Amino acid sequence: MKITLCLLTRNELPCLKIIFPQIPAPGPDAGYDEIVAIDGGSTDGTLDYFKEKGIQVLGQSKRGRGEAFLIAFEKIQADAYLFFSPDGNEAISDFPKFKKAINEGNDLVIASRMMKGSFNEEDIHWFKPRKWANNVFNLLANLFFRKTGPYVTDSINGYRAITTKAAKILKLSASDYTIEYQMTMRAMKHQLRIYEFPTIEGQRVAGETGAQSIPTGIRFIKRFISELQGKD
Ligand SMILES: Nc1nc2c(ncn2[C@@H]2O[C@H](COP(=O)(O)OP(=O)(O)OP(=O)(O)O)[C@@H](O)[C@H]2O)c(=O)[nH]1
Ligand SMILES: [Mg+2]
Repeated sequence: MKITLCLLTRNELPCLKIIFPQIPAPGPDAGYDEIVAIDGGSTDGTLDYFKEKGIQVLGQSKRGRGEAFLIAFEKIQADAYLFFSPDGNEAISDFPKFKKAINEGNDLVIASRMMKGSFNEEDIHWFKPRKWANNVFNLLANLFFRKTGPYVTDSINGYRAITTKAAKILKLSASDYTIEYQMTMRAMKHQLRIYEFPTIEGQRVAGETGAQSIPTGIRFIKRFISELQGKD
């Protein structure tokens, strides 16, 4: 099983400088076999950084996080993809957990920020609008699309792995931040094996978010409706 670690970046240099050196070299214990970056048009030196480190980069002709997923599926030869955002949110120590779950026959593996034993970046505050909104999206996905398997607690989290076989079945199309939500809803529809484990979400270590809450939330509502209608 060849697992490719896909680094997703758009203007992430300050974070990348902190996070990249913490990534173990590929190998049997690292949890992945190959590393490729998919970049959405960085202009801040992210590309030079990858070049300096000898990391292969796939560019995007269209902006968008979903677009990066679609390019990975199209251009990278692997048996599974592990998507990783090097901004400090995602725990590198989880890599082997993804590998284990993929090797055990799961189609989609999600690091959950909502399960018992997990931590969400908003858990440091009492007011958690993003977490609450995400839980509404979780509930909708489970109510309308889940036919088998356990309740999916973090249907939108980006920190996830999917097999190539599953990605082919799902024929994903979202080019924006709703790609993961579309992936989870479709995996439910197709009754694929979804596995979650608890993760500790860290704080973004530098830079700024590219996903503004309100417009992104509206896109999620639209995505849910289009999945309900069975659109491409
Ligand atoms: N390849 C690619 N990556 C992108 C694109 N847009 C955003 N990203 C990356 O996707 C990851 C997640 O984006 P963020 O802006 O951190 O969104 P978020 O994690 O919801 O927000 P934070 O709480 O600020 O971390 C980051 O690593 C971004 O660099 C894009 O168009 N293409
Ligand atoms: Mg982030």
